[in-house]
Amino acid sequence: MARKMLVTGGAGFIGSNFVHYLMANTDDVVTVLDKFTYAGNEASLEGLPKNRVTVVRGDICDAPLVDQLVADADIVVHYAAESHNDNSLHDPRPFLDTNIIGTYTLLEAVRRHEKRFHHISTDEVYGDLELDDPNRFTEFTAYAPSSPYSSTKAGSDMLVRAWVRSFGVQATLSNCSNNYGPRQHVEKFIPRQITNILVGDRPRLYGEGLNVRDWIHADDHSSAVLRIVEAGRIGETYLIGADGEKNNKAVLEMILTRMGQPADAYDHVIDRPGHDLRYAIDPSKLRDELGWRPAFSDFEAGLQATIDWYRDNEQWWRPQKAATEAKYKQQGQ
Ligand code: NAD
Ligand code: TDX
Repeated sequence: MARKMLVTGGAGFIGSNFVHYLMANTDDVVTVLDKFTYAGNEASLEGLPKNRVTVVRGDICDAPLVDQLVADADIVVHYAAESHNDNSLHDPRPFLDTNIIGTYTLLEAVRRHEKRFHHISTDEVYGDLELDDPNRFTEFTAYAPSSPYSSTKAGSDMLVRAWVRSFGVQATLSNCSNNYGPRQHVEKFIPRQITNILVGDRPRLYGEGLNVRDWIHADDHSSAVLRIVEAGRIGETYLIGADGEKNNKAVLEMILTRMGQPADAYDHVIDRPGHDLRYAIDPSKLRDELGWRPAFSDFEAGLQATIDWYRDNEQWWRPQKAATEAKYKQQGQ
């Protein structure tokens, strides 16, 4: 029997890649629950089999709707969130509503209906590392979130853990590093720079660009989540990463070079307040316990495929580009 998956935030970047991944690699049927905020995009779900994917436009804070959809599912995979740090610094409230109250609303429904739940979270809950720190984040690292975004994700993780312990909810959690790949909103670092170059504008680097992010392809995130959903131990947290540490300046220079521009053809702009210096994931638990391995070991090849995707899919990103840049301009970024 095909499993019935409820995927929240399935019209966003990582959620839509997960739905595509499920279609290609399982017999599952999927219901997407998505509010279609500025970050949700119907075009991200185009071409998927209509007999296997149903899209519901709605809010994860809407308890009666969530109750009905959870009752009908076997497994809930929870991606929906306000996800952009810069937005959280200018208007934190939606982050509290969706990331905290939305997660609480889902937890109460899976508790009532005794459904399996997987919570998608981020490495940002652990704060940041010094550039020369030999340690990476593990499942034992203390929580120390820096931004309104990461603090609400940390809060949502704590809610899930409490619902497991106090109410016996059958949940697992994963905290992943920075994703790249197709269908990522143009507000985020890699798509912003690629599309700036495509429209003839200069890329924008925050500060000196020495901040390090640990890049993983969105498909590798999806394969890890599916592995945890199928074989993870209830109540456990798994860190997802693919040994992809690079500083922003190096990534930007790679993008420029690959797009035929001089490597220094970018502008430095004011830094993000409270900007985390370095994220780095130790994925040993996921590898050793669940045998997971990433498929994308060559970052430059994955980056080239991502550049090609944005070049070939201008109709997907063009409608959001001007408004996104207008917002950044107001912020001096
Ligand atoms: P995204 O902003 O691209 O997509 C979020 C989706 O959630 C959108 O489709 C949006 O419409 C939907 N949504 C927002 N509020 C909603 C609400 N109240 N009800 C229903 N739907 C709502 O985000 P993303 O980058 O795909 O991130 C997805 C998840 O992965 C988030 O939980 C994020 O914290 C986590 N994560 C992201 C990264 C990354 O690198 N982007 C890394 C680790 C973890
Ligand atoms: O124009 C830019 N210039 C720049 O230098 C932008 C948009 C970003 N940056 C820098 C800031 C970060 O150091 O690039 C890095 C990556 O920035 P984002 O794409 O905004 O990602 P980040 O803040 O690292 O958070 C991402 O990874 C963890 C996701 O957006 C989160 O949802 C996830 O939890």
